[in-house]
Amino acid sequence: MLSARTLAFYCYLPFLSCFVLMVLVMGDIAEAQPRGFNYDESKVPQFELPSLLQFKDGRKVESKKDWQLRRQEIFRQFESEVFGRAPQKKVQVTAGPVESKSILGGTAKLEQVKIELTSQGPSIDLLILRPANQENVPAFLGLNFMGNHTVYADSDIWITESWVRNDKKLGATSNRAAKAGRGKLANRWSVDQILKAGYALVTVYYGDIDPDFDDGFQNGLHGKIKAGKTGNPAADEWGSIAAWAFGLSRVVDYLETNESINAEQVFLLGHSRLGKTALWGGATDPRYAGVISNNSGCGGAALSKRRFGETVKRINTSFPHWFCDNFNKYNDNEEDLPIDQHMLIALCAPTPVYVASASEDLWADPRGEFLSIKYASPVFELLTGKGLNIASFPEVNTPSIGTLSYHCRQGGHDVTAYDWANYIKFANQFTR
Ligand code: GTR
Repeated sequence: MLSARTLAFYCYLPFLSCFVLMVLVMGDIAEAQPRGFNYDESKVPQFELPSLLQFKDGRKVESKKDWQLRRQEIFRQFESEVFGRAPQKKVQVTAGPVESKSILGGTAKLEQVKIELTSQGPSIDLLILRPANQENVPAFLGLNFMGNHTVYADSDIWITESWVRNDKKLGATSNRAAKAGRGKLANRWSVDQILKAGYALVTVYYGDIDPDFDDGFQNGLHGKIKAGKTGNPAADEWGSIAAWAFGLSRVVDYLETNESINAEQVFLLGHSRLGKTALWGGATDPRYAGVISNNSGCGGAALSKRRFGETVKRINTSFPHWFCDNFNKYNDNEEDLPIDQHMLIALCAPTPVYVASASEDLWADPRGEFLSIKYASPVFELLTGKGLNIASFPEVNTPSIGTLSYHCRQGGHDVTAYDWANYIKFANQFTR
């Protein structure tokens, strides 16, 4: 016979486990959405967005030609106040031989090539996964976070020798990548879907271009192309995001010489900090066929003046090397920003842009990301006659695909097969 106490314990057990589970899940969410920041729409401050279609002197933008001039004003402000100006030095990329093998029963090729970004390096490894027996295929180009070997499980993929973040799951210790990481982040790259749709995937480890830590700009591209007079970036000169975007442009330089890839149909995609990079890449280089910002948040697609989720002060404090030093002027002072992130999307015009959010990724401010692309739309309409097809924040999992595209996926901060399926539909509009 069970005692009354034991019986009571068994009765409460399901509730108890439910409670423990809730605490664990909440803990996880709390970690993804740090405390002490605003996640409440009713607490978003009143703000006025700087006008896209009005010059600094008050004149209105009325033609495509006017926009080219207005664009220069905005571009300079983003350079000097947010990302920093990249050195104007012309550099010539050089590439080694392409190493190639068949994969997926001969239907695809896995190719690798080393590229020197300048005559002094840094040297980056390019991984190309492409449909076999086809030349001139369109491609998705994306930087990856932990090394090419984590993107796809294949024992021949080179393991980066650059600095990587330590990560137990990937076997990365003492800031070195390890083979234990092979294919471990493949879930973010839907390679099968991409290849079946007739696209190549071209990827590079972002740390090969410039390491993602505050190293006083000594390593990577910053160490090779010294900024300004002192060699250290001045307050308006490039941070790491600008260096990653510069590296991506050099990858396009190389792709222009690679006959397997159609360099006029390269869709630049980035997640999170690399989504910020993709948008700045689209603003600094008109050659992309499309730009995709996945959960890019603060400093990416999200409007800074909303102060929802991550703020300018927080991002500058956690990642002092991402932006230029002038961006610190707007810590706790977003109202003084002469620009906001809708203008970053507008700088990409006429290149088509896709902004994607995730419903639980409040840190990145889904609504602020949507508003940015919505407010950028008039520039695309002026230049191409086409903009965003929706006026209000859509239901989750209801993509709106056009020249400007947006969706808010159910779930957290990530890149999923669902996101990729929509990115492929977006790209198909311009490649078929
Ligand atoms: C977070 C950062 C975000 C986002 C993200 C990422 O810690 O606050 O802005 O960029 O990192 O890149 O994973």
